[in-house]
Amino acid sequence: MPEGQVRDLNKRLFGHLLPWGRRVNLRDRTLILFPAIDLKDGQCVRLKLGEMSEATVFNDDPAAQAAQFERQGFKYLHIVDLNGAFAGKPVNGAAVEAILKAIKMPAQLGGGIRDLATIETWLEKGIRRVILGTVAVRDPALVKEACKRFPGRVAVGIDAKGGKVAVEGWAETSQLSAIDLAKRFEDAGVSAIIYTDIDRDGVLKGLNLPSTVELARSTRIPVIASGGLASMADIKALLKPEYRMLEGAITGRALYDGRINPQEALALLEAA
Ligand code: AMZ
Repeated sequence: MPEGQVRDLNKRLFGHLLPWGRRVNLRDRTLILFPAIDLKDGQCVRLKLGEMSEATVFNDDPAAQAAQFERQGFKYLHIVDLNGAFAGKPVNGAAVEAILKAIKMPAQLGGGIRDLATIETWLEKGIRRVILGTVAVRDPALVKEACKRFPGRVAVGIDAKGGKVAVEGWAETSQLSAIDLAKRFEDAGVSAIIYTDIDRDGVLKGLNLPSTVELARSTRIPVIASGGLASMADIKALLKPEYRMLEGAITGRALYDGRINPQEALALLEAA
């Protein structure tokens, strides 16, 4: 049997026991709670179900908001350029750069990143990893090329509505299932999949952990849960053994609303 196949078989059979098994590593690691900054017209907003007309402005100074998250103890920031996701190119670049100047923690950025030049520009400007959504559906070869050029610095955003992947600011739904899309990138070097349940995003319905875990079980790529995180109960649920394979979760509205207390949430995850 060729060496690669033996390694693959070993991983499948003993992945939960051996040091290279992702599940072992992830279970041992502190889950990452990513505070979200979604940018619309230079302001820090939350949408409901991805609708631009349903925006609540939470801060008109995204850099100050990012610095506050860092002071609260968060370790990794999640940024979305919402106008960019609709336009297919960066729109809130100035706000993103202001955020980068205001924080030391790493940040991931998605929304309108659709070509290698834009990926390279953001990585050079200090974004730790880019999140590719629409282009992962339209041009998977570009995602694979980006992973080769920028190892560890490319994540894929899979946003699903009724199980099907949505693109272009969620204005369009494809025929592709989240799991089929994830499978395209197995072994491509994607550092994480951020899985958003659109029907829960911004409406505090609770994370869709069963679907997120189903996706996580279908791939070796670490998966981050997003959409609907509503309370400390969601954070506690992440710690249940059946969900511990996830890399972390994104929190938006619940954090801005004060339903999540940052210190309490981070302490709970660190103690686990
Ligand atoms: O809320 C929305 N309508 C929305 C949103 N939050 N539309 C896209 N996005 C995010 C995705 C992903 O992080 O969750 O934008 C990023 C994908 O952008 P693009 O341009 O690569 O499809």
